Amino acid sequence: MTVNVGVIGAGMIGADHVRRLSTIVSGAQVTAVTDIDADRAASVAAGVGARSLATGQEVIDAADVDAVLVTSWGPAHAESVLGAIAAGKPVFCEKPLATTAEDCHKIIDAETAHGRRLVQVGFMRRYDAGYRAMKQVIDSGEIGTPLMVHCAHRNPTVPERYHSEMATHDTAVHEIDTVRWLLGDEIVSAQVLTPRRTSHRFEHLQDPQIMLFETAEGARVDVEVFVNCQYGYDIQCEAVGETGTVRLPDPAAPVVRSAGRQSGPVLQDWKDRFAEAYDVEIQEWVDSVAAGAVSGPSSWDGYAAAMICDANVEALHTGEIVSTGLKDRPAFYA
Ligand code: NAD
Ligand code: NAI
Ligand code: ISE
Repeated sequence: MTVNVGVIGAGMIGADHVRRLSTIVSGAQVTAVTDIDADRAASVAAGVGARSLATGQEVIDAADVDAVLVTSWGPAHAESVLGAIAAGKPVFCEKPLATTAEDCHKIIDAETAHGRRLVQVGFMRRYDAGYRAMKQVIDSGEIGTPLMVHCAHRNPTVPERYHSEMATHDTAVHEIDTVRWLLGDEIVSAQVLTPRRTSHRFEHLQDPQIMLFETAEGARVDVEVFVNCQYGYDIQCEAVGETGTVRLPDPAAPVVRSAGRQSGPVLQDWKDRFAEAYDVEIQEWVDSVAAGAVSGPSSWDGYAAAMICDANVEALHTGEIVSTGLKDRPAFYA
């Protein structure tokens, strides 16, 4: 079966996923594309022989769309996801699932009322080979009970429109999801420390930030977010257990020895760093749609991430340790 995919949002990652669905992933084709910028939708659709439609609702309703991919900007996600659920169509939504916990909850209610899972959220690190290998080590018990996780998320620069809260909502949200998944544990509180600011930033931005999370089982997690580090896109993660540690491998690259120095490249862009993870993620989504059983990061994971992000932003503004207020995972999302 070929899964016909309709795409809502033809920006940077939307266009990249369209390319991926058309040239890398098997068992899928893009049949319809929309964007509030109609020219952009037309150009991306034409590149793969798809139709460009005027609105997200038209994409959702189209007879030649079996499943929907939402890659518009965050505030537009909830409307498209709710529309797809109302139409009974599987929907892959890039992070964030929605920009408020309240909207995430509406999605959970709609999906639960529908009676089976339709939604997958774009937390692609769960599909990265290095993180998957780390999880296998943790789950095997080889390093004992995990006690601490140290993370760093560094981007070379960010544009002026990136503000201090985005360090949580746009950036650390990946670590928030990854750590919950790696440890199989829930984050119960958040605190943010604000070091001296780098001079390589726009005036309004607090950069870097150090985020401290505590899990229900008592593990401690620190996340350094530094989005103007200048030197590259650098993702680090180390879990420390009672009897050992496990560290995320850096992407494989040749080591060069020359002129008395040993060196290697540092990637510059998230698209390159997680390219293979996106490929695996979208292939597994297409396969699950074809099999009629959507899996992967769920609406509950999107909701949990939103609640933890809200607590973290409050912690940034108040300097306090803030409880995330998360209740138990419903049986529907077990
Ligand atoms: P972008 O701004 O390049 O693209 C967004 C596109 O959506 C634009 O073309 C815009 O015109 C369109 N759009 C906005 N609202 C729309 C609507 N209501 N209907 C149709 N189209 C609409 O942004 P981007 O960098 O591609 O990011 C898109 C999403 O992907 C964001 O949610 C972002 O957080 C997420 N993202 C995730 C990762 C990741 O690593 N998983 C990386 C980058 C972006
Ligand atoms: P972008 O700004 O390049 O693209 C967004 C597109 O959505 C734009 O073309 C815009 O015109 C369109 N758009 C906005 N509102 C719309 C609407 N209501 N209907 C239709 N189209 C609409 O943004 P980018 O970087 O592609 O990010 C898109 C989403 O992907 C974001 O949610 C972002 O967080 C997520 N993302 C995820 C990444 C990941 O690693 N998983 C990486 C980059 C982005
Ligand atoms: C972007 O939206 C992403 O999701 C990237 O993965 C992340 O590294 C970057 O900081 C975000 O802006």
